[in-house]
Amino acid sequence: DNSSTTTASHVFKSKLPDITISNNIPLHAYCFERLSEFADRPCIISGSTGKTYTYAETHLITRKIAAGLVRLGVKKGDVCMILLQNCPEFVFSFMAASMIGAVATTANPFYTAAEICKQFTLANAKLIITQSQYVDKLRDAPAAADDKKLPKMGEDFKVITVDDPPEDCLHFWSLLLKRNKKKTETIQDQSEEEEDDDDQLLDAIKISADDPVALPFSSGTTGLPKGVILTHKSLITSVAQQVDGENPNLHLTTQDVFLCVLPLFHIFSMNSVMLNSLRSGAAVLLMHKFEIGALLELVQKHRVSIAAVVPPLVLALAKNPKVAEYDLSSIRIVLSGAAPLGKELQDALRSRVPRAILGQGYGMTEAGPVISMSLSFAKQPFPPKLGSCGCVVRNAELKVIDPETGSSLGYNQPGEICIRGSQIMKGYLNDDKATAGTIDVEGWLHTGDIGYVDDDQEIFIVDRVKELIKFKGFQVPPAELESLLVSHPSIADAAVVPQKDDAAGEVPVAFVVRSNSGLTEEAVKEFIAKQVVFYKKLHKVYFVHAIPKSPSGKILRKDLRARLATASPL
Ligand code: 4UV
Repeated sequence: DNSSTTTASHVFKSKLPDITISNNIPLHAYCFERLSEFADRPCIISGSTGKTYTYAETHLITRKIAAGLVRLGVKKGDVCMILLQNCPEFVFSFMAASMIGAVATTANPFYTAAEICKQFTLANAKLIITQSQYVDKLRDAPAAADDKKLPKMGEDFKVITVDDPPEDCLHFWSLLLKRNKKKTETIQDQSEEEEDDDDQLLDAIKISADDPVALPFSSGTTGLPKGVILTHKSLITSVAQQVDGENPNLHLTTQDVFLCVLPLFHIFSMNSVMLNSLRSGAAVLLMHKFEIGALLELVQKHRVSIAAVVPPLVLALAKNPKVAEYDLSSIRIVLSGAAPLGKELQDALRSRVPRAILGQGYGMTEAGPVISMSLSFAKQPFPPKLGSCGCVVRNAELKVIDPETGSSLGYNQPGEICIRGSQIMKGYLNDDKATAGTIDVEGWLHTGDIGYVDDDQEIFIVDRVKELIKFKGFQVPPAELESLLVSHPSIADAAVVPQKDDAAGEVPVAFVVRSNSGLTEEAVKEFIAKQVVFYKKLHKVYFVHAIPKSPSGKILRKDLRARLATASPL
């Protein structure tokens, strides 16, 4: 009987046996390893245009784009920013970056100029692949942050658009042109390479499994957004943990159509939809934005078999009357992640898609990202359990520690979840201190999530002790909003914490110490709203005399969260 053991170092493993993972090759080689088996199967389907790319086409285009990037002067180790809504070019760009040993930093195209600029600068990106509608923001970007040394569009960095390029920008598809007869100063001295064909160009690039391939940004357990270094090895390991082996944890086949409506710039969709599908030969059905009518239409039309969702989308599917008008019987798996899924909601959706298995994945950008996933999605499935986030992925170790003492806990005892394995990040970009604060000397990554493992090895998340706020699964880093708030001349101090919300899960609210009594709640909200993407907007501002802090000066967020739970937070 395990239920009451508290061993000194209790380590939890998957119920599935470990497997051999070929994580010593580059990510694109791994994803396209079985290309010949499904070359003619659909790989990418654009929901809006209906255009389909087979695996062979996807691979070929990716190689050509990769070679085009090399000709443009992109070198191994260079960072390319992908600032796109879901579209085929996202997939081509991401995989092309992998092929040339470059690193893709993905960002939300709805970000403000300042937010884009910050990530671009921190990532030291050389190139942005985007849509023409966002280019004006990029022109604004250098002015948006008051740092004189910021890069200038067209001079210090190149902008590629997937549609008609505005001035100073290049067309994405022009990268396919073999030779760039008209040499401009943005194209570096490549004359000899121009003679070579794509194969020679690409084969010359030697990529090691420990090289970075993706650089998503996350604020982690504390502070501002940081670049999360994910190597070829980390992402391959994570994908393999999900879809490889004789009995994969997430069983995907070439007959599957995977709905990709969650944004690919977020790790959940990038990893568990795009990379998992490529590896397994499933088709990825891309939607550039969420709209319930269009989604239902596409599910029915393309016979979607798997959907990755976040809880607010589950809510829409469970409650929207339109759902009843469509045939959703093709759906066999609904994978929810990125935020807690309430049991009532899970039950409500079950009645709408009775033939589908409904379960959760639990991940964190820094963890590579998947920590656990429901084994009800396995080839030989285990029964699903309501409210569970599944079992820790195979080839990994999980422990639950007492947040106070650090000692590991046994079954059914809630504590901080820690994960170890080859899939976790290499570290934060240029931030050893933050890395050391997240991955300990034994290699355990501390998630800042509170959960427990039950007698069936199933993981239940019950709380979050880190600062992070999640609005519909999107990250809202309190430190970012706090630093904006205190930059206001009439604000002396501020703290931002999550407030529970039915529709969004959580929303950010602020406690503000004002130095000028004329400052109104509306003015504070407005001040923030114009500087941040929509989901970081403040939903409420409470004016207080002081922000509660520990002797060391840390904001006592638990106190503020507790105050919010009462009828009058003041
Ligand atoms: O860093 P991040 O934005 O990363 C994510 C990644 C999620 C997933 C989920 C399933 C997958 O298959 C996958 O590939 C990626 O959300 O935010 C990390 C934090 O989000 C909360 C938790 O606090 C993490 O530390 N979170 C993520 N998934 C869940 C969750 C969940 N299922 N239940 C509760 N909280």
